[in-house]
Amino acid sequence: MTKHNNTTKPGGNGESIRTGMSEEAIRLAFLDNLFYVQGRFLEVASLDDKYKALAYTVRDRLLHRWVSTIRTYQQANPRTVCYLSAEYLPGPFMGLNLLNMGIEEPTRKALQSLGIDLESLIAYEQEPGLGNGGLGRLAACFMDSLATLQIPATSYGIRYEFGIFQQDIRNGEQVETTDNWLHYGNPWEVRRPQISYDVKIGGHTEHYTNEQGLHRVRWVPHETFRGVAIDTPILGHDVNTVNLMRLWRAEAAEALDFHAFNEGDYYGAVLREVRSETISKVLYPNDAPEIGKRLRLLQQHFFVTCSLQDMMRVHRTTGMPIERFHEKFTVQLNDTHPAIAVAELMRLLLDNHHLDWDTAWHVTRHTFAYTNHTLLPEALEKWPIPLFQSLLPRHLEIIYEINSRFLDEVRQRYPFDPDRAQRLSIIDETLPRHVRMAHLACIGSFAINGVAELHSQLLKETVLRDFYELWPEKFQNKTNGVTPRRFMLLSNPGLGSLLNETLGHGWETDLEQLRGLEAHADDPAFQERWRQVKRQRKEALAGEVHKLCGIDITPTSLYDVQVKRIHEYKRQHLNLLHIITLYNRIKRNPALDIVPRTFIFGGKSAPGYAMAKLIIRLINAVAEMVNRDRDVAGRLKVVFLPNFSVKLGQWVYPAADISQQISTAGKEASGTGNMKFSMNGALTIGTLDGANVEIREDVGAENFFLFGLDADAVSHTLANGYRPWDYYNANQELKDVIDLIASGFFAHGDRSLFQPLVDHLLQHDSYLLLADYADYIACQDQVSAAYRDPQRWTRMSILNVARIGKFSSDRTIAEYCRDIWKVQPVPVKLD
Ligand code: OX2
Repeated sequence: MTKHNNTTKPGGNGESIRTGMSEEAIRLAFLDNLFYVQGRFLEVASLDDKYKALAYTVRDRLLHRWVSTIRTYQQANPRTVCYLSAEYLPGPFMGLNLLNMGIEEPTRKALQSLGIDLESLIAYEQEPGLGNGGLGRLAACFMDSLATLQIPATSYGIRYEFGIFQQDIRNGEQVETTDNWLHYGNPWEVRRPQISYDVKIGGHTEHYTNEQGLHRVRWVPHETFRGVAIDTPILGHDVNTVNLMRLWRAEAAEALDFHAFNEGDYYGAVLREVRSETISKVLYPNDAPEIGKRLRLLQQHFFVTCSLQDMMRVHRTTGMPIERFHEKFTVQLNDTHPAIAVAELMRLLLDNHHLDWDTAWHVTRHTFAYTNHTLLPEALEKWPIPLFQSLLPRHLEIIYEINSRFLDEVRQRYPFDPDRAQRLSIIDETLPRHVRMAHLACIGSFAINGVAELHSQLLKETVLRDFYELWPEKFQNKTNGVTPRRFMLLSNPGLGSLLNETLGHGWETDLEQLRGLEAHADDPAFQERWRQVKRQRKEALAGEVHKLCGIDITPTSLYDVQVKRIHEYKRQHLNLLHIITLYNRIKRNPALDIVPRTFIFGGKSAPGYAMAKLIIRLINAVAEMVNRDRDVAGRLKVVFLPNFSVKLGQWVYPAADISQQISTAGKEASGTGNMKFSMNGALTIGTLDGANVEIREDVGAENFFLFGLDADAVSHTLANGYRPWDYYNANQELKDVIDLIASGFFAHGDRSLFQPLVDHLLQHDSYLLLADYADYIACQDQVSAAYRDPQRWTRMSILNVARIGKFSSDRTIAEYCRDIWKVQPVPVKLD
């Protein structure tokens, strides 16, 4: 893309139209970009043209800050954080960049003067869905906080051509279609064709002795691809720091394979390029990995090797010796997806830089830190040895060597405990043999952390217990957080204004300042304004729901919301059992005095997860029956929002009255939606799971609706021969609900459709829905009672926001900086 070079406003006050922040500069820049980048003028410009003209206008101002940031970092040569993550869910960029740069108002006015509505351009943006859920969104919150805290940081990942699938609901069922997010181009990214690296795969290794008599290894790959950098600037709030999200796109090593081409094999040459590109083609749409997928291992190796080679390139420019790599960079592994980095860094140091093993291992073990995000056994990544051998033969050799040295140490420490060595080994020897990526990550990292207190505790007691006994000093907790810029200021401007007016500015980057709200919790006038803010967001959501689903919902009803990936452990079906319970109560007594509720669901199921898909069907089936039932008379409404995303979340979180965080205790590592809801004044109904425990501690037990078994009780119940039948037989309401589902009532008489779900609940119920049912229903009854008392409810809502400060990702990132990364802020002045 070429842009003309007229950077000074003609006849103006000297403000550049590339960098000026005034309404006038922005207006001129917009028209300039519309004309010279899009080749359009106002009268014929499409929405896409206008959106892009504005995006380029904002991007110019980002690049200005970016250049200053790079200059600053070049001079200061600071220690730098590298975040390695296979997933990012940054959400749409326009609104946030305007907000972070502080030019929302002049931009709105500039566009208004041209007859353009800023909100329509913001709404037009399609977000990059380069992640599955919480893990990818956490990475995006961390980028926001790193830049805001002025920490030198780069986030590395994969630029999937197709992100998470688009979810349609047809006849109540999830239907997946591809997410062609790049179809209209992406104005936020900058391609860097000159920053690219070789990626080898397959083949074999050759061991030899060089002229100096030193042992050397050469990896002779079967194929070589290239990874090319595509950069997105990430601006902090109210600072000049622009960090980098650098995503890798796979290409053929040479655009066309000239050998094949010269042989006359034109199609073969083109095909090879097409095949290379498949590496970064599509995100695996699974919250827990499907084991043994070749392309997935390739993707992991692909982005890890490009990222490490990129760090080494930067490191060379500092003039520091490679033995000090770990002083320049600290690399965080976002779960085990990038854990191959431990072997890859060893390979680069041994085979390319010819360090001896001990020095290479010292550097490696001081470079990496590992975050674990799940206790679910099915989510712990393992790779079959033959697959690993065929794709990464050199890495497997290195892993064997790491493992053998490690196991020697273990045997020395525990000479009479051979089982322990087996349990700790990187190789799972039960046939077929596997590489355990979590073990590689633990052994190769200097720090290991969980994402909430309870989760970190359970890690030490269960899945990583042997590692904890070996190296207790490595283990830490870093409770997750979310960014208040996107999830409060941007998505809830009414709340933002009320907070500014009440507390002044500053809370956005120091969320503990929200404590100042406590003083207003009982003030009737303040309470009234608080309710108005909520009411306004509920009306706005009602408009979206109408647009997306054609369902009319009532803003005076209680909005009871559960948005997150669909998974049995998250128990969307427990929520359904409550809805059907209320439905039965109304059917038994249509005159029942009941608090009107709107139940809102959203979330995707992994395409191959049959039970989760069945839960989506049941939600929609219940919606169909309940919404049109005359006896219900609109007192209950059920909505399933299709294609939940960051963008949709921004409508949903601010509008919620109740946030459902009802996972089986011990299963949800942290949760982050729980924080977004609470920040927007929703009250939580939840179990003692993940970060719920800490949220409840902070907002106060009296401002949180707690129910259910705790993690200990869950393990005991399961260990002592849990019998869901007993609960079914002992509780008439529960029995009625299950019987109604089993009867085919929600399936037009088809008794077979939901049979697998009913059978699973009655026979196994591994997530203990029936054990928690009675307590959940009683707790929901308390929710209704509380909602009838607006003063009490509003007070609880205000106190939730007042005491949620800890859950800002700024706090989380400050802890990572202090306890793990040992990095300092490096403020940036604008050139
Ligand atoms: C998620 C966890 O399930 C969730 O509890 C947590 O809040 C989030 O990560 C961020 O830490 N994939 N997604 C997760 O874990 C894995 C693995």
